[in-house]
Amino acid sequence: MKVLVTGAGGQVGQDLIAALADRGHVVHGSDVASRPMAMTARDIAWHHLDVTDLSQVRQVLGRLRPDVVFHLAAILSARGEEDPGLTYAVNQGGTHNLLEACREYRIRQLMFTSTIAVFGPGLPDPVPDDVSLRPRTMYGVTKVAGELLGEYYAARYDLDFRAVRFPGLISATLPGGGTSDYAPLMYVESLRCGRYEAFCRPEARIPLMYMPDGIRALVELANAPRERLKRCVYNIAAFSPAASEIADSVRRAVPGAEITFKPDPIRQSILDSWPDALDDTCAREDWGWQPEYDLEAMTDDLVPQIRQLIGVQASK
Ligand code: AKB
Repeated sequence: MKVLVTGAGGQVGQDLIAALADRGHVVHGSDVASRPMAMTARDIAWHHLDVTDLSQVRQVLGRLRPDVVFHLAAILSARGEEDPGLTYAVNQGGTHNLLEACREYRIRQLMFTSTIAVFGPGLPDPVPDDVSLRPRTMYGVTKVAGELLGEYYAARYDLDFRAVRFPGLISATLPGGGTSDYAPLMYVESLRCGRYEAFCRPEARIPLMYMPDGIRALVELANAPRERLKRCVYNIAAFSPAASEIADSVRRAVPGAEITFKPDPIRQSILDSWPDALDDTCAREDWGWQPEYDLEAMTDDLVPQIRQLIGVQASK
């Protein structure tokens, strides 16, 4: 199967491309940025693509005619609040451009990465799929719009649009511009320099997930028989530790790590607006979703990987 990934240079893209290539797909990466160093070893075609430019999107999709597009290109929540206009252009305009090009070239399937940021304050915990969506960030607003636009194209043009609402994702690849970044940074900075000052309160609690589970969720949803799916967009959940519990888990694996907390008012208020936990019953029932990693299993798997990456970087 031929697959195009947008925003392929980001945290999710790098791991998704590897997983798709390992499954034997012909994978094309695209991004406004050039191919990340970590990806140069892989024989993956790379295309410059600014998703805000419809003519570029049409050109790339028209030339490649992929069977499936994984549309990841987006500006995340914290960076999004620094430049809401650009976030609107990339997230909302970019998604609309992708949907239009998929319609025009009759692309079979568009996979979309939504997020816990579609939720706002005052919702039940764990929060189910169908609730009033009143996010407080531009990132959240544009992701709600992306979900709705996708559902519209599915109903109106029979595009096979599917989406997961990702929790904050943790991996060995450095995140960029998210509010959940305090979690992966606790690991990376503790291993890199022995200390990390988190920008949240120790009690901050949001849904989180280890990247291999997140990648598996995307791939499993893409492959699920269409007749089994009762909806286009699914909550998926793994674990919801307080920030202090993540710090404890890091200290267990990295003895001597100094993790402290100095809440940043803007990022803390974004965290406060998100739910503590997600109810993913629909994903479990419709396509058999189940996470494999809890916090401690993730820590055990992740720490050696980051150690190795840092070792490799240090020796260059
Ligand atoms: C962010 O923090 O903005 C993202 C997300 C939770 O979608 N990681």
